[in-house]
Amino acid sequence: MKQLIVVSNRVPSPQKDSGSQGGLAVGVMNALSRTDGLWMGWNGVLEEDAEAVAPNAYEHEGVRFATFPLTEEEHELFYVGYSNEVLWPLLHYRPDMVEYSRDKDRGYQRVNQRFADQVADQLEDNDDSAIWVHDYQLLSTGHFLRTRNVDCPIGFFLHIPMPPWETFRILPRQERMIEHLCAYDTIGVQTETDLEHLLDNVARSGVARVEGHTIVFDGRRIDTGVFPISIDVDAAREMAERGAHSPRSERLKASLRGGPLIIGVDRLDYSKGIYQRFRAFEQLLENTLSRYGNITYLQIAPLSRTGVERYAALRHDLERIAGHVNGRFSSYDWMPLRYLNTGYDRETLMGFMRQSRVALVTPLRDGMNLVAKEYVAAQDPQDPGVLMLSSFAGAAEQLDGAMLCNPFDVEEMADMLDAALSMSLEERKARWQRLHEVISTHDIHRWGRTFVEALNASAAARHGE
Ligand code: GDG
Repeated sequence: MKQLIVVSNRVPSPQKDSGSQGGLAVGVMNALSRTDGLWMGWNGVLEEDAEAVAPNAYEHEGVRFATFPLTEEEHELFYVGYSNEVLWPLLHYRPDMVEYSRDKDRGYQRVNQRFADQVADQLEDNDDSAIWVHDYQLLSTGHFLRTRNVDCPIGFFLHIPMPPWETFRILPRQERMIEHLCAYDTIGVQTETDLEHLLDNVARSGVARVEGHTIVFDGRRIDTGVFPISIDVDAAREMAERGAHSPRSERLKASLRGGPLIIGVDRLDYSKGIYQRFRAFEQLLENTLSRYGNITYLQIAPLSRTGVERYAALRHDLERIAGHVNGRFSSYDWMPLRYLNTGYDRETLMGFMRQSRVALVTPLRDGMNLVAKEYVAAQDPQDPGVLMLSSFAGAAEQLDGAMLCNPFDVEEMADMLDAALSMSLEERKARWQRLHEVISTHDIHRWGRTFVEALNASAAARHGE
């Protein structure tokens, strides 16, 4: 393979390290920097004549980029509308939040076609390239690449969950979506559960046949597999070690006045379970106030998808409950809940994680959740903190050693938080060692390598090699 082209909705901005970039950026950049990679996608800019604008090419950290703008209408229908008001809630098991319209559907298809056109135009050598398309915004891009006669290996990785059929079939025109998925050579998902659902959805849709882990469509075979995304463990540990001694970390430590720190780090998103977590913290304070003294819970929650109404509503709810908890429990010199919409650079973030006795990673549903893995990598092996993890995060299928909780059960979360805060050093170390073993053997390099190998293998099989 001469070149690997990665296609995703957003590409990371070289100037920014703010948290708004999300997990995909962190993972893909690590994978691409080890290949002759080209990353294509939307540059985050809205322009009236976007369709006439040629992609902007540049290089950053050894990776080539080609990015292009969208029009305001494309953004509204494709990104806000179909991607984030239809697919995101549905694939996170929230059909009640789906707001479908045909306009959004058409907008999604049009923009997926435009992404495919941009990639097809960049292809240097069709025979010797491979294309790796990312995530729910671009499910149909492979299909449109094929209609442009692109014959090279094309893989797709879904970063978010795949729900079971009774949920998936709520998606209007779900057969077309499955047909479009069948344009790829390889489809990767985060967990065994997602794979089980994907194969069942394909079979039940009647669009294609399923043979083991292979989808058979129109004489073509599409391989599927589980590729749990991960992190660069060494880089995260080094950042945590440096970050823990930064002036910000020192100030944070001093401000705790000897009390334990609980941390949460999430994009502000309803799938992350932040509201339930705030309620669990309130319950913990009610149950244990005099026992722990000054507990502090630091929730870092940079704003995301501010154009989507549900996110504005969630923000409002969080502001209300954060004010309620602090109003109820703060004293003149202590505020238990520090709720921030500011993003921090990664070193600061990792340093904060290293100082925290407990991490609350309690999504209601999550593809994987990289924060869980980052927290483990950031710990001091001699005095590690405790990871409290939702059993509905993809990471829960891998992270043996975490305290698994049900984020819908606020009282259980409060009890578990109490147990985490009083856990012996011996148990903390034993749990951490199990967790660390998993993330060290299943890191980001393995994720990128195994997916690209699987893609090449499926494509070779297709060409009868
Ligand atoms: C999607 C799926 C899947 C957060 N705040 C700041 C900051 N972050 C970083 C975290 C982490 C990333 O953003 C978030 O990744 P997650 O995996 O937790 O979640 P999503 O953004 O929803 O990602 C998810 C992922 O894709 C990868 O496949 O795991 O399930 O939903 O790396 O540390 N980074 C900085 N400042 C912040 O304030 N620098």
